[in-house]
Amino acid sequence: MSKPKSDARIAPYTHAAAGWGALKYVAINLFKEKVSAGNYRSLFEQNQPDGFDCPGCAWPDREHASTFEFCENGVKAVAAESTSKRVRPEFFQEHTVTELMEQSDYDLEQHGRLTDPMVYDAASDKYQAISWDDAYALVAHHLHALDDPDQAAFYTSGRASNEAAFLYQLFVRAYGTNNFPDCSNLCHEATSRGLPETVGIGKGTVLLDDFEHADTLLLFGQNPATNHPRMLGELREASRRGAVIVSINPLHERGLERFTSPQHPLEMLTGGSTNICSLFICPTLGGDFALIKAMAKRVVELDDEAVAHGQERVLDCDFIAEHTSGFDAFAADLRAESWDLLLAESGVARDKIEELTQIYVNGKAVIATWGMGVTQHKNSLATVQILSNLMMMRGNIGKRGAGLCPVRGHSNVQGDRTMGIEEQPTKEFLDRLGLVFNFEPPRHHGYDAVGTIAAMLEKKVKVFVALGGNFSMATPDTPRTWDALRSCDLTVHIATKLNRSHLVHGKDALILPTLGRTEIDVQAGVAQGVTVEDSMSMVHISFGMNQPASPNLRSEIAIVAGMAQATLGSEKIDWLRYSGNYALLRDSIEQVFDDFFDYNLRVAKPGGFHLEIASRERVWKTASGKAQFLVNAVELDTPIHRARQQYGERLMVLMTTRSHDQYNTTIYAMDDRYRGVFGQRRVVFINKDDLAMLGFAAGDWVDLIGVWHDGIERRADRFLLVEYDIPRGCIGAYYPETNPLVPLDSVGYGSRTPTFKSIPVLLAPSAAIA
Ligand SMILES: Nc1nc2c(c(=O)[nH]1)N[C@H]1C(S)=C(S)[C@@H](COP(=O)(O)OP(=O)(O)OC[C@H]3O[C@@H](n4cnc5c(=O)[nH]c(N)nc54)[C@H](O)[C@@H]3O)O[C@H]1N2
Ligand SMILES: Nc1nc2c(c(=O)[nH]1)N[C@H]1C(S)=C(S)[C@@H](COP(=O)(O)OP(=O)(O)OC[C@H]3O[C@@H](n4cnc5c(=O)[nH]c(N)nc54)[C@H](O)[C@@H]3O)O[C@H]1N2
Ligand SMILES: [Mo]
Repeated sequence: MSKPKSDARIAPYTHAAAGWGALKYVAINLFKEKVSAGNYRSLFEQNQPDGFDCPGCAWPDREHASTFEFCENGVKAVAAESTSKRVRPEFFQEHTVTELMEQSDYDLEQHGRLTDPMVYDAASDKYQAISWDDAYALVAHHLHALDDPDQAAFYTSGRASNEAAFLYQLFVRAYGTNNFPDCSNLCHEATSRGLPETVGIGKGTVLLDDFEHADTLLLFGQNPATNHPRMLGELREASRRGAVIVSINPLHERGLERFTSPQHPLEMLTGGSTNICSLFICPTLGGDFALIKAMAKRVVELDDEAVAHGQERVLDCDFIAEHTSGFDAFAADLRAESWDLLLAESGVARDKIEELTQIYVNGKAVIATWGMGVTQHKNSLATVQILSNLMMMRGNIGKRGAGLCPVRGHSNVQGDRTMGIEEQPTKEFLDRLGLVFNFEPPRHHGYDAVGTIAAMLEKKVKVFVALGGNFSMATPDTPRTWDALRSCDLTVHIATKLNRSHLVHGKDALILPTLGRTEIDVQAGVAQGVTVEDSMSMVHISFGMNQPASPNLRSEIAIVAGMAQATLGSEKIDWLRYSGNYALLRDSIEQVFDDFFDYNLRVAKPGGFHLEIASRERVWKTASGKAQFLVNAVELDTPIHRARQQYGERLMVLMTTRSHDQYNTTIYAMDDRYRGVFGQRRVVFINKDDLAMLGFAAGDWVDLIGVWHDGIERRADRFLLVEYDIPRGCIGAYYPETNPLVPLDSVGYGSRTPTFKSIPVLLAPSAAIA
């Protein structure tokens, strides 16, 4: 193992977020990616009415934005796709797969864009060029060879457009399975499964307009300065209007303190900045459920006091009476709940909880946002539900300036689910799909992401197809996941860039290179657009503008159609007709989903259209027909609690998170500047008292050792200890280096999302570095 590069250093960040620092990093990035002059223009056309949707995050565009919305990480995402570097067939001739496995994930992606379809040749241990038709035929051959369509699984990462996702699910269901593992299973599943039970639909209720009218914003478990930088623009405006913004996060994220907006020249020139969060509440990892329950309990207490003093009620009694069900049981449970338990489990002091609750009840229009800090825990589904219940207590759903705002990750992850990328499809959807396309879709539910890996290990899944993403690195229990993938008969990756998943392959393996969203997609002589749905349910069209990275690239839609045609023929569904004209696909989508009426017409308008969200209109599609209060207890018998009983305070709970210079498994560079980490990624953030308690000092090297009940050794070696402002007993490190520590069966209740933010581990002095 090599020592970190000499430019590695730890230096706390003292500036405002974005500002000149962001511009500097953009310049470095463009230089590194060797973005050709012709492609520079595309950097300024993202999220413009006639441009393409940024392949970065799912934060919505400002409608009719007239100026370029500068976003450092959006530019990095576009630059990564617009790079002039190429991975051609000759590249694979020069390297065996075994050799490529020695390269870092960073190096793999840095080789540039894939140019031609490739097939694995076991004799030479190399990928070799293959024609598109032969590639499709190989897929068909393997799919036909299976005893049962359920022996194949079809992964989707959230960059796929609505059209690609729809065609993909149609192909897979016509083939005969609902095995749709997707990145959502690893991400916001607790939101998508939790909200329907409380408010009737698994999506957020706010629009950008609401940010202009909110007086209070509570940000739970989210790091927007890095992951949704354009959101800082909204927060800046809110703050300047006097809205109160609170971050609820074990880490005091520096990027949420102050923001220098690149959109505002004066702020840039004068070195000015806007304060964003006025309060930072730092719960223990996974403590949000107890914290929010404590807030809800406090609201009831405040309401009782108001009643006793004849003052205005704190609860929104009209909303509760007219729109909700289950409040009495909910309130009774809150009254009975022990403060001591809530304080211990949240890790937040009572006066802080009271201060936070006071801010909440002072708000006339409150938005609650949340990200992975909420959804990647054991109890995340209950946390999402109690958060929506807290908001319901004061009618903060379905009114201007207020609402639920889950902040999605991938730019079209929400749209992919809308289009039927769903391993648990509803009967209504399948009925409709079968009716429109005249076939009988499979009815039983399929495997999700974790279920797919487990099924591969049991030899129940033998063919794995991925529409984008990096399944081998984004998933838990890395060595076992790799065993699982290697046991497959065929692995297929539709991808833009080389990544680890292409190297951890089945007996047969294909890499199918595709156009990215920034590229011009011409079919039958006509430039095609694709549509996406952002985090706020706005659907809009996106046209690429760069020349394709290679003449031999195909669009995702064309590749899906090619696989479908080779596997199923065109008797029932004319796949190639769709790939020749995406408008026809949208016509068919409209036939399956009522709320996509006049699809082609409505996406032709600048800004697109908003999908109606019933809960936003205070229409509740729940079993009771009302917004539902749910009673959930603080979970005290979790793997973390059990491990702590066994190991006492030596047991650390690890969260895995993103650095500023990465996009999921794609590493752009080695810095995380807002957290003061430079030139390296193998670091562990730890509280100073835990350092002392464990007998370590900052700068020591440690190995992380997983604690789980199945006897399998899980470890990640050689991490630098960095003293950090993080609650005791909690540590933080980056993903995906730490994924080997996440047990496959450590998943959230009801969401089955891996508990990427609460992994029980022990620290040991590193054997790797003396
Ligand atoms: N540049 C860039 N943009 C991205 C991505 C990227 O990798 N890079 N990824 C995209 C994707 S797919 C997603 S899902 C989003 C992810 O965006 P985020 O949701 O911001 O994801 P993370 O960076 O994993 O973690 C978010 C925060 O959760 C906090 N946290 C951890 N555990 C807890 C907890 O128990 N409670 C609370 N309250 N907070 C906690 C962490 O300290 C961290 O600040 O971003 C999307 N956008
Ligand atoms: N430990 C830990 N693990 C995590 C998380 C965590 O916080 N901690 N977060 C989880 C989350 S929230 C998510 S969403 C997943 C992400 O999981 P994935 O979505 O599977 O992973 P990405 O890293 O986003 O995928 C990157 C690859 O996608 C391909 N790609 C890029 N653009 C395109 C395109 O336009 N089309 C196609 N076909 N391919 C393209 C490129 O080849 C690139 O290498 O990871 C999860 N894993
Ligand atoms: Mo995500």
